[in-house]
Amino acid sequence: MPRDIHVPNGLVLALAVSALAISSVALGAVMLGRPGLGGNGAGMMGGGAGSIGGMMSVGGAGMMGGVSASATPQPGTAGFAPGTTASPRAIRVFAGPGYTFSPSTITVARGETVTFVVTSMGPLVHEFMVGPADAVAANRQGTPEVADIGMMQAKSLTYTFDGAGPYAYACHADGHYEAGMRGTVTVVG
Ligand SMILES: [Cu+2]
Repeated sequence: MPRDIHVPNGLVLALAVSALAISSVALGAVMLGRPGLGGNGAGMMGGGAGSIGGMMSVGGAGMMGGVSASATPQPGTAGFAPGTTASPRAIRVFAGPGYTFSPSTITVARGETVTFVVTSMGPLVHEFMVGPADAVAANRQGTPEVADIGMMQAKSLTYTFDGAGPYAYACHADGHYEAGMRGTVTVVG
């Protein structure tokens, strides 16, 4: 009887220890991987941005997933209701942390009007420009844009996608576009 108890206990302990070792290795890999994947920021800043980014993408995906799954069919799917000038479709975009937009790709229906609600998620001040991809890439004067989006501030920009594209969005605050702060809009229908 004592031996029966002792042996499983030892096994359980050994399993627990190895499970702990495995999970610390996995955690270590994730923590090491984050700053590398992020590409910008180094050391502690990179780690910080990584963990905020993780939370954010969960929140963002959750929200979008909830919206698309429960109520709102997406462009190109049955039952999709495109935004109109009278009633634009709202799309939330997170600027940052770091030099990223989330999401980095957006799908719209041809001809629809979208109101982008852009929130800056970090201490960097961002801009949001949307329009034809070549104009956005060139930061061309007259391309629709909202600027000076401070931390946790949200600004809106309404745009009608009346062509076949390609369309894009970008932040042209100093150095941000070069660091990769841009996204693409795919037009369907
Ligand atoms: Cu920016």
